[in-house]
Amino acid sequence: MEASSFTLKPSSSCLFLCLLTFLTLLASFAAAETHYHEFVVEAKPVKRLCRTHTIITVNGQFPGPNLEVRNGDSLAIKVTNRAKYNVTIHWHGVRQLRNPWADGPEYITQCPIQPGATYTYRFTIQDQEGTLWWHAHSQWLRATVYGALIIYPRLGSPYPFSMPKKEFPLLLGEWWDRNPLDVQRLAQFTGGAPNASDAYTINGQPGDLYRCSKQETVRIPVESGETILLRIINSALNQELFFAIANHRLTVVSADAAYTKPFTTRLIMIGPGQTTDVLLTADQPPAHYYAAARVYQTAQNAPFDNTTTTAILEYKSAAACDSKKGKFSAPVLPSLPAFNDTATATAYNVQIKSPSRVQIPTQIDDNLFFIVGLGLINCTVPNSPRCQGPNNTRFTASMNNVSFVFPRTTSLMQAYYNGIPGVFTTDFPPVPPVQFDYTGNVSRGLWTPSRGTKLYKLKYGSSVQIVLQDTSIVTTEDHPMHLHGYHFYVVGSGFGNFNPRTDPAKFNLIDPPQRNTIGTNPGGWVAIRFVADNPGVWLMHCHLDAHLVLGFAMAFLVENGNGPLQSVIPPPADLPRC
Ligand SMILES: *[C@@H]1O[C@H](CO)[C@@H](O)[C@H](O)[C@H]1NC(C)=O
Ligand SMILES: *[C@@H]1O[C@H](CO)[C@@H](O)[C@H](O)[C@H]1NC(C)=O
Ligand SMILES: *[C@@H]1O[C@H](CO)[C@@H](O)[C@H](O)[C@H]1NC(C)=O
Ligand SMILES: *[C@@H]1O[C@H](CO)[C@@H](O)[C@H](O)[C@H]1NC(C)=O
Ligand SMILES: *[C@@H]1O[C@H](CO)[C@@H](O)[C@H](O)[C@H]1NC(C)=O
Ligand SMILES: *[C@@H]1O[C@H](CO)[C@@H](O)[C@H](O)[C@H]1NC(C)=O
Ligand SMILES: *[C@@H]1O[C@H](CO)[C@@H](O)[C@H](O)[C@H]1NC(C)=O
Ligand SMILES: *[C@@H]1O[C@H](CO)[C@@H](O)[C@H](O)[C@H]1NC(C)=O
Ligand SMILES: [Cu+2]
Repeated sequence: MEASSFTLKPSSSCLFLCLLTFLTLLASFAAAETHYHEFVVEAKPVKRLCRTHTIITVNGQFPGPNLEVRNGDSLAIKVTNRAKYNVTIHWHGVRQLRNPWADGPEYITQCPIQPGATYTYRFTIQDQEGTLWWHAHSQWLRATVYGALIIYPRLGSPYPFSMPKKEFPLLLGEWWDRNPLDVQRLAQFTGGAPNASDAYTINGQPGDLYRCSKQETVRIPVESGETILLRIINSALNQELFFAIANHRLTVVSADAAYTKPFTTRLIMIGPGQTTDVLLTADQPPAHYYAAARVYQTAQNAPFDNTTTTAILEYKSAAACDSKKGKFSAPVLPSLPAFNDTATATAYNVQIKSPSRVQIPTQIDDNLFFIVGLGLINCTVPNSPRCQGPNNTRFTASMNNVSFVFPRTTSLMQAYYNGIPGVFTTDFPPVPPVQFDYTGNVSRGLWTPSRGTKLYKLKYGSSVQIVLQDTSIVTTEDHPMHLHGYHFYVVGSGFGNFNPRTDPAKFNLIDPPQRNTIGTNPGGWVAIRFVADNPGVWLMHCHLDAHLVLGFAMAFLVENGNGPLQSVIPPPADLPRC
């Protein structure tokens, strides 16, 4: 029996009974499941770029397991750490309502799961559907510890587009020919820029254009004429990427697990942390076509990985024809923009909108303006091996001139919940402590931030606007900013300095996109809005891990509300201790 065939006969005597039956039926259609998974974090040898490397994996898989759930389902994921590093897992984009204990960022909502220890993440998906992902949130471990988290609509609940029968997750990644943690450690020692990666990957494979990689290149099989859904995730550590498939158009239908007004494009730009779902119709002559990703790099004078990763869109008839002829016809490469083509990246980004009018806060309670970017710390010892940044300096990064210091003795959430003093302060500045021409020629005296573990306190239910303003200190750059525990509306963006008198008039308060990660624009700004309806401590940070470890972060402390379902739930008994 389908919900639509059920007819209500409203007579006053049966109204209550009818309603009850209806609700029971509804509940059985939308039966929520609990998914139990075991994640064993362990070292595993894998062969890439002609050599065998030992990398940290989940269950020996790289990328890690794809999780598939429905909206309303619960998950219990028991993580056992058999690696030699501390680890935590973050469920990127999951709102974790009232449940920061399951969010994952190390020293923010939990202490790390130490070698030999276990922790079970328990959470429910509440009114979210689409593509999200999970990844380690500890040092640079997410270079290899990540996987897709796919949320289907509740049973019987429709998609706002015609959902194809076939779908493929495409996780874009970044590969180092060394242990990524050594790359991070070296950079932290020298204070200079970390070594660029050696390859990009699609589902863990670099693809045809790299040495010793052809055999394992990922294939996306299609029948002529059919439409498929690609769930594209940028799980690269430090690089925004352009992605395209030769001769094919992509129709964007969702981003960061929020549906979008569908639009057709030849390429997408995707920052670390972001996801983009696209429809692809196999409407070209049967053949092989490359799906390719290459860097969108906005920082100046920074070395970067200029290689191209590929997968192959393979028409089945072409594959059959090839195997008959015994030879493989070379795929066509898509043309991708130049590494610094900000005009193309921007033109793509502004097309992303919500499908229809959205409810957006218009009265703002907390009007925040955060300047974000890199900085330099002068060294006093000349030519020190520890000062390999430009002109005898060390790189740093900050938000509103505070370079974030992660606590080590407990997590912020545990300190807050248990009233442990001295771990953090709540004086994160709502506006920059000094006003200057943020994107102009900034005086050197302003380049070195202070350090601190400062939180910004928000009242439960408060309407928040944040303008994230990139600076030109060291370099302008597009920083993909991620907010934990929330999704937000992106109401505006621009280049140069945000103008509080003229720019708000241009905000899109009708159908702005909902995201969990958004770029600042290089030498520009982005404005976001959300309602602080999720109590707890929530990290906001640049999703380039090279920047995060420099202190490119801050955290919100969202207070409990007065209502019955407006307080943080008690911590689980197995929450790790430091
Ligand atoms: C970084 O790159 C330099 C120069 O190519 C190389 O000598 C060094 O071993 C690399 N180190 C790490 C940890 O990647
Ligand atoms: C990056 O590689 C492309 C070819 O893939 C080349 O045309 C371009 O000049 C390279 N850019 C830099 C900055 O190395
Ligand atoms: C991109 O970089 C090239 C050098 O590789 C430079 O000639 C060009 O002006 C740059 N374009 C933009 C838009 O910055
Ligand atoms: C380093 O010093 C050189 C020469 O004095 C100067 O041209 C350059 O701008 C400096 N770079 C930085 C990042 O301060
Ligand atoms: C930036 O300002 C410094 C001193 O304030 C000046 O020496 C330098 O020439 C200026 N650079 C540019 C590009 O205007
Ligand atoms: C760092 O050194 C530069 C000169 O290289 C100087 O202009 C600047 O004021 C110094 N900053 C601090 C915080 O000492
Ligand atoms: C940041 O704070 C430091 C230390 O107080 C100061 O030297 C620097 O000028 C400040 N910079 C900005 C951009 O406010
Ligand atoms: C692992 O976490 C514990 C608890 O916070 C800490 O004492 C230890 O130093 C960490 N180990 C490393 C290698 O960071
Ligand atoms: Cu950044």
